[in-house]
Amino acid sequence: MNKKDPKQFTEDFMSGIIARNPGEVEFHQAVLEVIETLSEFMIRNPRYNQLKILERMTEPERVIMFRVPWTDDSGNIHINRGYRVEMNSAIGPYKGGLRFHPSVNLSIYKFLAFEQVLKNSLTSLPMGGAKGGSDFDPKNKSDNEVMSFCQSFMTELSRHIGPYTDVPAGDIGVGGREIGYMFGQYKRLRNEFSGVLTGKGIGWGGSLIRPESTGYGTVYFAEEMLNRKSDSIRGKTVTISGSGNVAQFAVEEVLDLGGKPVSLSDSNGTIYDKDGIDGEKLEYVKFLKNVCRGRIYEYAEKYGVEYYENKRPWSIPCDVALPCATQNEINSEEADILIKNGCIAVAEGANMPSTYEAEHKFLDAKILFAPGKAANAGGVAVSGLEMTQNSMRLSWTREEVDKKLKTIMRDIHHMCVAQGKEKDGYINYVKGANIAGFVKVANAMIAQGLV
Ligand code: NDP
Ligand code: 2IT
Repeated sequence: MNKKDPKQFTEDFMSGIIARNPGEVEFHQAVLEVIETLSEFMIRNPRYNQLKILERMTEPERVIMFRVPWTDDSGNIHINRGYRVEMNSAIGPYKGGLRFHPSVNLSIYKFLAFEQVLKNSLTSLPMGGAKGGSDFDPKNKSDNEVMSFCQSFMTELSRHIGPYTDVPAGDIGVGGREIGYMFGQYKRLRNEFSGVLTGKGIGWGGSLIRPESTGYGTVYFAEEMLNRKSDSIRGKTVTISGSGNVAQFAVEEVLDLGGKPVSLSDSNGTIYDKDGIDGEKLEYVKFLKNVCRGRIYEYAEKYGVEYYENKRPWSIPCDVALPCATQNEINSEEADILIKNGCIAVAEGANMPSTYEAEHKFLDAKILFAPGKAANAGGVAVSGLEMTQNSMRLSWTREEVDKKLKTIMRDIHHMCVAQGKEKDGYINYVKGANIAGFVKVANAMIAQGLV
């Protein structure tokens, strides 16, 4: 390996990753982005390489895969597959969400767990990184079927987690309802009431602001980036994708800061509300999605706005774009359109929503671009605060938690600026987040010996 050439360093490292993890394209993508931005730093600091820190960080400490049998309301038996990728515990117990979606596979969980390690490090809270879930599809299932699945899933997962070992939370397809069913089953199996999951209900160990935290945090981060340029969200037209937890609270915070959110989406299509999604319409979205579990086209029918079937929001002109649905939901052509339409900032509420090519388009155009591991870290940060409150057997007020969330997002922004400043003054937030997240984990790994 030519240790002097960052490009060669990246190529050599990636050929090892690809050979060792064949076909895991999302995992390759997440690792490539990190290695590419770290390569110069690695060459300048050869000790990390001598101790094979990157090789260790890209190999999960443990992968658990298991059978999840359950019965539907008609008595039919179903078999799903459960996963937990415990990636890194150098700076704290494993921490990260559970995703229930039919599209998942090991590659997706490994990319999410890998990103989670660096994200959790950026929060400055003591949390390692993990991700898990199942190919179970909660759509069109009764509450009873979801409960039956969650109980079976937790029956196996409970052997591998614990408040000092691994603390899961929600992600796509896992919200308050699912966390409740899983918490109940864990408590029953272990006969203990502990902080084993975050995102719990407010009356039974949850933290105020946890549901809001990812969406709010993403907008706080976008506001920090704009403020640094003497600009702000106020008056800006904002496109948002998704219509779940992260998207809903991103809309709420954009409204709070005086911006105009104009789109939402789901896996069937996009609504474009030229007049803006106001507080009242947002309440309808929350009811539609969280209570009725309906589709976003119903918004278009109710308010008579445009609906683009099977389309994403990125052709809608905007100043700021907040992708809040899923991975690889902005491709290279869509990035071109956003830039051409005058978009000045992209903050990723979702994990890796921009493809590799799209991300490079944003960086090359030198627009403000916040990668998910920095922009959406508010969710896991408030999970960390929920763990603290559980340990102290106290609950902080909404204002206290929100203040801490704002401070954490501001600090992450500072770290990215400090590590990501390029010669021409442009802030490469991808590089900044990767270096800042990496150093703390790497130093902890070195201190703890070859484990
Ligand atoms: P939800 O399940 O609440 O909402 C997901 C939204 O994204 C839905 O509107 C869903 O539409 C849409 N979506 C999901 N998969 C796809 C797909 N393959 N194609 C198109 N649309 C899709 O999840 P969250 O809001 O919690 O998560 C959204 C993103 O934010 C994810 O990337 C997640 O990893 C990330 N994230 C979440 C955090 C949290 O605290 N919840 C923290 C940090 C990041 P449909 O209903 O049609 O499936
Ligand atoms: O991607 C994420 O950071 C999450 N889904 C939240 C994880 C958590 O433990 O709160």
